[in-house]
Amino acid sequence: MSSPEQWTRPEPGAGPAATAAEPTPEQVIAGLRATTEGGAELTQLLNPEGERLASAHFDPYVSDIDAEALRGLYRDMVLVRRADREGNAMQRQGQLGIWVPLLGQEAAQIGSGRALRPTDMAFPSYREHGVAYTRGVDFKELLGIFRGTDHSGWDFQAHGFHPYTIVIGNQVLNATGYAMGQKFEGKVGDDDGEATIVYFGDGATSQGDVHEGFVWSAVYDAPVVFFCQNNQWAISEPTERQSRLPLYQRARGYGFPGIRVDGNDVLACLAVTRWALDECRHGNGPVLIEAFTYRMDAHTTTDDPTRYRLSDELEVWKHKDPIERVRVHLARTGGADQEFFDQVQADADAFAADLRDFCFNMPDPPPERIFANVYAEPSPVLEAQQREHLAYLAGFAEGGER
Ligand SMILES: Cc1ncc(C[n+]2csc(CCOP(=O)(O)OP(=O)(O)O)c2C)c(N)n1
Repeated sequence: MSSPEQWTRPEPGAGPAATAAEPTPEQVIAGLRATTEGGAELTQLLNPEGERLASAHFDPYVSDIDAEALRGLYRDMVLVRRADREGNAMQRQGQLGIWVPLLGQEAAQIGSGRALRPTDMAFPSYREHGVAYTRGVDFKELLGIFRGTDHSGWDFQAHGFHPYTIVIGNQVLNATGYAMGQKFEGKVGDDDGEATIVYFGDGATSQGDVHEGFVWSAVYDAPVVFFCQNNQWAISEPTERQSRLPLYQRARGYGFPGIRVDGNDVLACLAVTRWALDECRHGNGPVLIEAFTYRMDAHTTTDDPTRYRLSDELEVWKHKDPIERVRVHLARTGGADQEFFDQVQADADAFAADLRDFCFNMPDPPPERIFANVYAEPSPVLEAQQREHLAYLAGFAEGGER
């Protein structure tokens, strides 16, 4: 029979004095916090100083990434960051109702997004503008969502990129179901197999939906990569309020592999995600990836992070900038010259200017667009709703009072 001592969790600091081998509760919590290091378990191929680190396991997954390919990843990140900054600015100027910044998470999103194949399916939350870009979704399509005039109306099958999901963790269930479908339809089992990836944050790991997704995908060996961007904060809640152990270790409890990657290292994110997708393609999924990163800006433009976190944390993370380390590496190894960097900056400015121009003149989408891409087959109920809605709107055109 169990005794109370066996199942009662001791108060932090209570119990026998800790020995050198046994960390104090404060040390355990400090280790979990680990916002500046990420721990020895961090998979890294390009460190913050721009040095390439060898990895017997992961190097083969990026053997094709020569200087030209790395320049491409650099360009992706610079463009996406520049567009993100423009999104913030346009919200401040009243053109968007809200913006959700990705600043600091470019490597996690570009690295993982570029690991996907066209036949794979990605399920985002609301911050994955970088992944959207890698899936060929026009950045302009994102603006309507944050202006409040449109929803994620792109053809998600054509892009392999599902609509944005604001309900925290919900997309994990959608992705799990989709991946189970890939399994049942025999689309996994060899190099050409399909896979699913789902994006969520550290805070989402506390949601029941994520737990359920983990359970179902584990027992069905569903080909899904759970890509958790641990940006250290769920609005004002730090990671240590979400978990008592590093998030990637949770996978073990469900019976599938978990790995922590440096989320600010685009090369490592690419390699680790390719590996995880490969596992899924061959029927060995699921896999949990914890991309250890940092949200360098506010949660959204409606948030003020100075209310709950100290600026020295941000200063530390600035030294781990995902773009800067690639720039340093390319410059040091002769992989790119100043002309290239200037050209990328000019391209990014032009990209942002185009977005800005579009946003200031953004047409409202056609009203029937909200009914598009809901079901695979025509739905009489939805069609009736569409007719009713269009007739309602037509009443305004006739000058009728509603
Ligand atoms: C079910 C649900 N509960 C609460 C919210 C409000 N909410 C929006 S974002 C957020 C924090 C999410 O943090 P995290 O999962 O770490 O993702 P991040 O925003 O840091 O990328 C919360 C609680 C929500 N959108 N949905």
